Amino acid sequence: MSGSSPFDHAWSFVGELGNRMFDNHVRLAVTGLRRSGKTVFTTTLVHHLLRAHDLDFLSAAHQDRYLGARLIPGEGERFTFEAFEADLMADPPRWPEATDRLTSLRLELRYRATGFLSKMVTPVQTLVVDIIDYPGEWLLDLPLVGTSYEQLSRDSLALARRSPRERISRDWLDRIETGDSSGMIDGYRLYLERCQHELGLSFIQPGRLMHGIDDLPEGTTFTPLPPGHPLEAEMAARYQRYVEEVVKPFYEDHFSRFDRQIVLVDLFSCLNAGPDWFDDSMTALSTILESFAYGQSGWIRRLISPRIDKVLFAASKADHVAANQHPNLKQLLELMIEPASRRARFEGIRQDVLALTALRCTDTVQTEHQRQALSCVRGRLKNEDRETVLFPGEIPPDLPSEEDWRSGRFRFHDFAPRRLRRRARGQHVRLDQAIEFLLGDKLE
Ligand SMILES: Nc1nc2c(ncn2[C@@H]2O[C@H](COP(=O)(O)OP(=O)(O)OP(=O)(O)O)[C@@H](O)[C@H]2O)c(=O)[nH]1
Ligand SMILES: [Mg+2]
Repeated sequence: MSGSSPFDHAWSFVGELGNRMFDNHVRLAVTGLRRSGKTVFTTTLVHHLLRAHDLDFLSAAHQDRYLGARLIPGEGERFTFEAFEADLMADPPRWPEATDRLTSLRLELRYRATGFLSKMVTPVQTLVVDIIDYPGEWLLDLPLVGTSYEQLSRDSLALARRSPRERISRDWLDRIETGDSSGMIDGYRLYLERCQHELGLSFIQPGRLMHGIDDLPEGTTFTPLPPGHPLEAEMAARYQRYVEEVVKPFYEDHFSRFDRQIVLVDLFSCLNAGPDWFDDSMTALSTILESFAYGQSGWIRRLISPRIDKVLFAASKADHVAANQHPNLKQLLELMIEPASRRARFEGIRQDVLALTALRCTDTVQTEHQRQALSCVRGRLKNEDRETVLFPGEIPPDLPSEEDWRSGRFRFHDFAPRRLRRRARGQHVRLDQAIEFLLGDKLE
């Protein structure tokens, strides 16, 4: 500190207090496609923050400055943390039900600051954190803001007539020919639902017609139609309302207020599903990333002034494979998001990628097979009642090759939850590193 004058001290004091006054509220958004692990992540994140427990990689905890947290009343529909936590702590524990709407939770974190003067003035600081869980599918709708109804119809119909969607689009396409307005809309929704549930696809636009439809305002559901169809004008008007009353308000009312974002990606289901599905997930991911590439999309800037300055991409459920596979898991996710993330980085958003486990349900164990050491996992498979040791397979360090797909080597299993306990350590993997990236600087 050589050369620092009393004036410097006073100046940094003023700056520090200013920051404390205006910078003590962070909105941390948690998203990811369906079943990517948002609810479990949010639950164990809050569980560990509340108890200030097992967070060694969080600097404030490591330096003994993080004191804990409490839940305080927040805004909007609440994330029912208590119920989700109780399910994971029950005997036997239960995974949460699927969720399809935006919910949030407000926490007040207590910590001791690092700054010399603020330590003297207010020894214990508070940081208010809103954690917002919302379906990643909603981000797939951003490009619709710049897409005309004619264009959307052209693209959607062309996609529906190609493999693999052609297998299930017949009923909807028939209804367009012969049905009435509500029959067509229902047919379209059913088709989208089957794209997701039967074909296991991720890139499903419009995302909000799938997730959170119960909350949609009157007259905002629609179906794409071929040009010249008698109901074209009606559907085009409905589509416009969908964009104006559903898509834009999400960006204006919610997205524009997020400060930090974590995007969870379940690479295991992408790999299990096969090459076409893997490509489809990559398209979905890069579309999601467009929401963070502010300058590129242009639309976002015109619509709102976004403030997200850090995004973390996390390969979730890393406990599906042995610990020695985690570096590959991280690398594969990096490769999947690389093209789009280059643009987002350009916009000045800090990014990081990691492989994490919100609730560890397996242990890595070494076994021997034909005199070769094999890294296996021990855990209880979903719907089985005993623990087994199995070789879960390996994660390729690169985008999968033809040979990888041909060999049918990706068959990852889902596990039953292990009971979340109050004082046990090692129930997560790198959850603390995620918190350090997302909130660490706010706890200084
Ligand atoms: N082994 C393991 N499985 C996990 C973990 N997190 C989530 N899962 C599995 O992933 C499933 C989905 O997790 P959720 O947290 O409900 O996922 P979500 O993104 O909230 O899903 P939706 O609400 O349907 O969008 C769970 O039922 C578990 O099978 C984890 O940390 N470890
Ligand atoms: Mg959920």
